[in-house]
Amino acid sequence: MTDTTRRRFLQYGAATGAMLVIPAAQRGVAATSRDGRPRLAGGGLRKFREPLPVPGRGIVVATSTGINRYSFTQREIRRRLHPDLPPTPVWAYDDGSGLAGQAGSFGMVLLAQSGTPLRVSYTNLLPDVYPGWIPVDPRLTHGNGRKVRPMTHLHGGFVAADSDGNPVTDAGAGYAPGQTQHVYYGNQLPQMPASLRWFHDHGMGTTRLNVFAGLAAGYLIRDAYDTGTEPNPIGVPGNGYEIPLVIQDRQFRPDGKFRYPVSTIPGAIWIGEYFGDHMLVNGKVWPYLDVEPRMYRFRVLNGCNARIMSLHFGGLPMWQIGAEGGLFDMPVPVRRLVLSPAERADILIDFRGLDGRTLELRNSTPAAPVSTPAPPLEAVLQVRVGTSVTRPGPRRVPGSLPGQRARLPRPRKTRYITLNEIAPGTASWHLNLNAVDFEHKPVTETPKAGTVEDWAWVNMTPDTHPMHMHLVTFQVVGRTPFDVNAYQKKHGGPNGVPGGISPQPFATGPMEPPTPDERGFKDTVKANPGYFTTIRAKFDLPEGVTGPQSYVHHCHIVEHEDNEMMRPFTVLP
Ligand SMILES: [Cu+2]
Repeated sequence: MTDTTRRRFLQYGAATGAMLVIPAAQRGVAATSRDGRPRLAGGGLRKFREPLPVPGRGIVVATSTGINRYSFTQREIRRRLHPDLPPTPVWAYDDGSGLAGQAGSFGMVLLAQSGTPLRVSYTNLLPDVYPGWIPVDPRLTHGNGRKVRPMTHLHGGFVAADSDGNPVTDAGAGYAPGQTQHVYYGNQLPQMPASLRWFHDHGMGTTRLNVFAGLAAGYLIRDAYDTGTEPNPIGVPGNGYEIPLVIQDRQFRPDGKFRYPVSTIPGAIWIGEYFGDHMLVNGKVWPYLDVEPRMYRFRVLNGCNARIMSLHFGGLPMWQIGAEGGLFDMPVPVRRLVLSPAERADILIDFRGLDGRTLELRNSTPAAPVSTPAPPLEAVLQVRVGTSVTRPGPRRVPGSLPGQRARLPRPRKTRYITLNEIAPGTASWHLNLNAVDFEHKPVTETPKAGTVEDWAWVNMTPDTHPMHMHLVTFQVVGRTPFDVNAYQKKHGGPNGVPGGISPQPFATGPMEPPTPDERGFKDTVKANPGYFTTIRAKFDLPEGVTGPQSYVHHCHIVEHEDNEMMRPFTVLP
């Protein structure tokens, strides 16, 4: 076995051993085979039994606790994720409105307005120590041991460091039971236009576990154009015709709890990637959605820990109108959405002429050069097209949009950040950036406030890594293939190739331009193996905030982020 196949075997070994066994009593009709044992055919729970939760019906729209003020508690709730499952313990952001039974795993959305600041608090009411169903690896928790110490990050937030919820701030070790994290989200323009952001836990060495347990919610920003109602100045569907699709894969235990496997490597608990064998959409297992034969807008977010998805409606045309940073300047046609964890796509789909048809949103293995060890998981969501239309809505895709094509001025500097994988298949298996671990000093990435820089993530591992930066949204400049072996041979050491060394002399072809769906500003980009992926960002700070301000950039495969594939950066005055 090569290193790679061995590593993949170990990952699969952990994941595919995890067949769901639903007790016969909970399986309803035809629950047992003729010999009386539970039937285990092909992957557990029945598909398309319950409607997709939407805001107001299954997804809580957060209730404010004062003018522009929200107060959440983080606590364990029980949520029924499928009719054949007992209620699942889920960690949730609870807005105090009494609807928290719906709130974990994206059962909550906060509606923000561009330009209107919010004060938000998060009070930790979780257990002090991790329960048995969440296998913490105390080697990775930087002194927190098995203690639960959450910290909420606004993903895509343009905020001061002390409101960012990142591990290099004073509160980086997280919040003890009863403690409250207070943050200020300015929602300032132009950095925070109408767009889908999200907030999720960012606990030190425990992000993968806290997000897996359910600590993730939507943060939907509106403005005078993108009102969410219909009609609107953009000419896109609104009201009940705009639908979030937040997709997460999960494994289940027979008692209804989420299952997270532990490593088969002696001395390790951490696994390289978590892959589920059931798909949750908006917090329900394999739901269905009734639509009318008219145009719809979907806000798609890959909320998986590690799975990169290639989503399609069996060839049905889609128009992408925006990404993580907001709307594009014009729609682009797409047939598939290739989304890595944390990436978002804002899309239009026209169901006219499909009256009475049943469609499926399906996931397939992404095409090269994207590379992922995920075992296949195809079914996502069933869409049932009705035969009558309540409101006709927009009849055509708009020709232009009030958003942006990402185009920044020439950079002041280019930084090379290396992506290394060390000792796979052993107890010391980890990933790193720049051949150093997360806490290594000094901080080498120190852009000056207000300046434009190019960053190139140089991927020497066999897999795609979704690289995410806090504070900024960025332009994808392009991806350049290079000779990984030659670069490593010349510059590599025991912990990989250090940062700051250009792989350009090892390029094996010209830079490939961004894909059409990378037209706008993004906060997460697929760094594919064998390529260096260049992005361009302007390192502004929010109004009234002066440097130094420290943030992090990291892989958004949260298993990787938790095991050293993360580094700080500091914006200097
Ligand atoms: Cu990664």
